Amino acid sequence: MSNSPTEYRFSFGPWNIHEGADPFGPPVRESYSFDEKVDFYRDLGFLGIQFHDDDVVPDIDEKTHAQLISRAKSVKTQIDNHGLTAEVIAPRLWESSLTIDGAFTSNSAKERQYALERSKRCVDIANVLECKNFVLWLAREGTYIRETKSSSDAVGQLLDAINALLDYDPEIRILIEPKPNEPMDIAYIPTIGHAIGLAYASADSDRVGGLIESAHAILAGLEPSDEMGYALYHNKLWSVHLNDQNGLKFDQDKAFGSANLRRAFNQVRVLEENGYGRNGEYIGLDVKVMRTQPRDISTKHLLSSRRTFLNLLEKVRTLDRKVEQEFIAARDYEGLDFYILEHLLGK
Ligand code: XUL
Ligand code: MN
Repeated sequence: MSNSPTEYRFSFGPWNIHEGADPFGPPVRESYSFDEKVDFYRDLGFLGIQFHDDDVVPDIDEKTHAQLISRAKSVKTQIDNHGLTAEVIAPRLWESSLTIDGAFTSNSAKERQYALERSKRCVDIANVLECKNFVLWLAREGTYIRETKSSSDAVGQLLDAINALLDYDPEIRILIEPKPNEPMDIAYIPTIGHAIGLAYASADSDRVGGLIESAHAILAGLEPSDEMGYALYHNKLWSVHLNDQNGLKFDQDKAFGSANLRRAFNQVRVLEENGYGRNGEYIGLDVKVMRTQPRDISTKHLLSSRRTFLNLLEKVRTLDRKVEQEFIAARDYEGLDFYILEHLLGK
């Protein structure tokens, strides 16, 4: 590994600029079109786009294969013209009337088949975009009540789907994005440990890894930086969705560091210290702007999350490791605690 500092590249998804609807109220801001969103990226300091299949090809289920490829090609030209890269692409498997009971773990064989076909179409789009990173957020793979499905059969169904996708394309890499709940009461793959278990059980474990979202780890009652460390040890942290979360409630996707700056510091630290980014991994954000934000300034959460990452990176790089080691050697963890706080406060 070279000693020169990593120059991090950042990504976000078009859904991170949004209209402010929540389960209790309608949109409060007029939409920006896809083309307008693409225009924003570079000015905000971002080079990578996180896609869902239907961000690229709207109304994907109504499109023929030829229409799908043709639309994907025009998006590829558009992002090339902006000097942008498709970092990841994910099939949006949770909105169709055919995935109400789950996608790969639906109780209906016909619906499971739909989920696989839709995912293969997403791989076809990935190929046009020259994107090797296929994200699976397993949104509806879980239960509202335990009695409806077999948790053990579900693992086999998920593995069958993963293996079928690995077989469909010899180069695609699958990044599982775990989340413990929402929309389901309880999800089958709640943590990165579960995801990595699936990876090792798959037909080509080198091509199955993970994407860790800070808020999802927090919702599982876990420390995101330790979850990241676990995946990094296995060389399976291939993307992140940095954001923040204030306690155990709905998935908030707050700006990075806005609920707990020290927890954010430790995420930046574990990434930096383990060479994250040196194989082309992006610092992905998955952040939602507050519902109260006026439309013309509804991208500030992206700017500020990126700045917070860079500010914390400076804190990681300027931490005096010798002082830290002295505290550790003396087992003076109270002293170290206060030293870290003062460092973060710029004292
Ligand atoms: C949901 C979530 C998704 C994934 C991409 O909580 O984080 O937006 O990041 O499908
Ligand atoms: Mn996410």
